[in-house]
Amino acid sequence: MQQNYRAGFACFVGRPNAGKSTLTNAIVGQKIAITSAKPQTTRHTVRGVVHRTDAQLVLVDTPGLHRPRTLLGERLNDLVRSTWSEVDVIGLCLPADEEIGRGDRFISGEIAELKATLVAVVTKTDLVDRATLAKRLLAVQELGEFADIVPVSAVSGEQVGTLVDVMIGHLPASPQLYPDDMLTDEPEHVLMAELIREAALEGVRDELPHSIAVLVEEVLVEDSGLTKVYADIYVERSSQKAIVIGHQASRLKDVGTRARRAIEDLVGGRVYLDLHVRVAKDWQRDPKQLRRLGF
Ligand SMILES: Nc1nc2c(ncn2[C@@H]2O[C@H](COP(=O)(O)OP(=O)(O)OP(=O)(O)O)[C@@H](O)[C@H]2O)c(=O)[nH]1
Ligand SMILES: [Mg+2]
Repeated sequence: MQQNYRAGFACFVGRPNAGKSTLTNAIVGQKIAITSAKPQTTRHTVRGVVHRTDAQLVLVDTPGLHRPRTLLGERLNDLVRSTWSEVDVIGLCLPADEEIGRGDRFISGEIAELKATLVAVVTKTDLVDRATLAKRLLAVQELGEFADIVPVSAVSGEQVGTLVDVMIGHLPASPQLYPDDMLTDEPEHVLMAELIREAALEGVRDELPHSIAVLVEEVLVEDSGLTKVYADIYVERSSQKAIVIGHQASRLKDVGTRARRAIEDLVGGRVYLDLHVRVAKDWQRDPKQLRRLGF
């Protein structure tokens, strides 16, 4: 083992939409988690690995902690809490463009009990002026005991490197945990399903984002190099199916084109994407359906 080598696990926590997945992607330097303007986008944990000559930082992206209204919501919160108990560093994400609220205070209180080192991360700093940022940093100091407070913008990249240095500083001395070339533990077919879900989320409103799930049924790579992906988009009601498909299938075509391009970036080659929309009635509340959809 190299002297002074550090390695360990960290995760970002915070309410839905705080910018956890965007920040995780910016730090890992590759899109391993999908993001959207809708709260509760992330539905499972994804590990992303940052490799340095002196350290390895494993970032675990988790869903946002929220008040659950469905069985899916309860499962997601359980997932977040079990991750908290396994990491060395927790970064509490607080968006700079919003006041600190009850949800943030609740999460802050919960993590205060844990053994992990706590770092406050003020996200989306590109959206506010200096005076607002200063005010937010003061409010964060009142919120709890943090080893560090780091303002950061995942979009402009400002302070992303500093945040990585800070988190690595709190990792234990340890040998390397993952192979050199590994960026994520996310299986490729899951990443594909997530990229399809991200495309399907764009432009849908109200409850519909929560009702969408995607399963990749089959991936075939032909000798020509063409990757064929067969996937199903699930919704909870037939009225939602009509919305997702759109007039003369215009929306579905659009989603298919965007998802195909994203999957082509992922595999680095041509992709044929076969998409179907199916109804899985009230799947968010049905244990059997949840299991089938991977929750
Ligand atoms: N301007 C700006 N927008 C950001 C930044 N980080 C995230 N966002 C936006 O904030 C929204 C939410 O980002 P996500 O990364 O999906 O948030 P999240 O915390 O992972 O959300 P959940 O998975 O739903 O808990 C998206 O529209 C992002 O584009 C940032 O640094 N600057
Ligand atoms: Mg997320």
